[in-house]
Amino acid sequence: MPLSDFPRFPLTFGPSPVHPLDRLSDHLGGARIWAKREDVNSGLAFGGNKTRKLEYLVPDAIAQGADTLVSIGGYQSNHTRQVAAVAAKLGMKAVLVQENWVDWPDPLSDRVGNIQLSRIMGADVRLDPAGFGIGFKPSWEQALDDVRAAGGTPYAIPAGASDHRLGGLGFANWAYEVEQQERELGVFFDTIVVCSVTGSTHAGMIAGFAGQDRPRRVIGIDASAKIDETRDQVARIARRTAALLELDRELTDEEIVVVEGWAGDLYGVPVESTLEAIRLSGRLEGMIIDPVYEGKSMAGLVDLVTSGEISRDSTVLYAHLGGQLALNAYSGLFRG
Ligand code: 5PA
Repeated sequence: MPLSDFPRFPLTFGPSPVHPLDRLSDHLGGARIWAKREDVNSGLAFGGNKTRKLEYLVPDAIAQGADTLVSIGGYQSNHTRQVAAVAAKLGMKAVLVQENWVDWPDPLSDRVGNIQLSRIMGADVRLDPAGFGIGFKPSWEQALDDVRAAGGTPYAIPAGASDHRLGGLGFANWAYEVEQQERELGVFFDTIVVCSVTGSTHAGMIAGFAGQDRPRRVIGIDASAKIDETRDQVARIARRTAALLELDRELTDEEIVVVEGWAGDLYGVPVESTLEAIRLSGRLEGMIIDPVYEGKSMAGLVDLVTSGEISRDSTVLYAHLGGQLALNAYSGLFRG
């Protein structure tokens, strides 16, 4: 059925802002670059890409009579922080499994930034020593069982709200929103650059844009350093979402573009290009991006534009998906 027929619980301020990054564009000397800002999309604990996805999961949680949202991520998960905020807003509880996803030596990583906010908002935060992985984890299943055993009704939200029937809808909606904003602004973004890890942000965009008349490139930049898993997950969720929206054709492999080269060797560990991209957007645009996700996708954008892979006559939309709070857990960076 069409997206407009799926129930949506508004959690955002409305369409997220779109604006040009003129100084960055001039500096790179290639394509014109704009940003669409999910980092300022909501008043719920700084918002971000998951807040949009959750707009489509919340009606399902309410319909099922859930009283507890159960989810999972790293210590500095932006996703679980957004789940905590949404639970607070709905008057529900949140149980959050927070795993040790990142091999980065900051003694405060389980105390500051995202995790601190989740605790402030009353979530039941459970630290778990398991490492990075976007699949279903036993600790998450255990948390769901615990809620049931205590007489509660859990609603299961997988990592990044991605591998869920409705996980792609939030960013399919983003694609329609872009089309509307293009009409208002009189521009056309022929290329979209987006960070990809659990996959439904990128996948939702692909499914949403596939239903539009004018084709464009949606380039996913892998930030998980596990490119095969990211590709599989994006392809699966894009196809599932396209089917859910009853797209009248199959998605082609060419529409599903996830590229590697900027994640470094490990999820959550910035490399030199990440730090350089963070400095560039900070110094040229006053736009803050993080070392786990957006710093890596921005590094990709910078290289793709400077190498001409994204051509000079392109108009590019960079999806800023949020995530700045994690900078608190990288206190050793940018000191000199
Ligand atoms: C995240 C994800 P997807 O997971 O939908 O591919 O989005 C990647 C992404 N940018 C990009 C930011 C700021 C993100 O937070 N974060 C996860 C989290 O637990 O926070 C799901 C991994």
